[in-house]
Amino acid sequence: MIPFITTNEGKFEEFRTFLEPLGLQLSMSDREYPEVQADSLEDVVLYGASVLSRELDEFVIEDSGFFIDPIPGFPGVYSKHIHGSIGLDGVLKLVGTDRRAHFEACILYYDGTSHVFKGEVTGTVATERRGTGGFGYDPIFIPDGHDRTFAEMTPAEKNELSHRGRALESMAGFLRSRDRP
Ligand code: ITT
Repeated sequence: MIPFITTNEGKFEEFRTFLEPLGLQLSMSDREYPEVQADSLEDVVLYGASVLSRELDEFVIEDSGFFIDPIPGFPGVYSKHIHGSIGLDGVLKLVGTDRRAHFEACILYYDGTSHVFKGEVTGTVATERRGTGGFGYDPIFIPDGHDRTFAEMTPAEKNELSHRGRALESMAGFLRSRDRP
């Protein structure tokens, strides 16, 4: 089984929900890896892979972030830190009349070469937290074309719309075409 190196159980649950019905299985390897301070999620996973590949032949990692569009780059690569410091209530106070936001995900699959798969979802910041599902910023994000937050959706519903679901779709397509050319 390919190890998915992550400390985030919410991410792993979404990977499992997406990949299992396709007959693809990953195991969660709960450990940290060096995360470089970079502007792009891709740079973060490429650096992580350059370190992990010294000891592992095959693995998956993912870096993701929440972006409030009128505040460029924020919280972005600092999403986890901001969530843990000012929290969702602090973030809600920073949002003005333009409430547009998006999530980005960047998955890296390493098999001797680094393969990168990206996904994005656009939406708006809710005026208050809603829902108990998911993790992180899910209670305050409403994807475009919907009126529920990600935290009010099941993991499968969220995967159909989310940044992670889109990146997973690309990765699954790659793995399947590689296994059955
Ligand atoms: P790793 O061990 O995999 O790095 P992490 O939680 O540290 O897990 P990141 O460094 O990729 O993950 O930080 C991503 C943060 O962005 C995450 O902790 C959330 O706060 C936020 N985030 C990313 N995807 C999200 C999603 O689908 N829903 C809600 N918040 C999300």
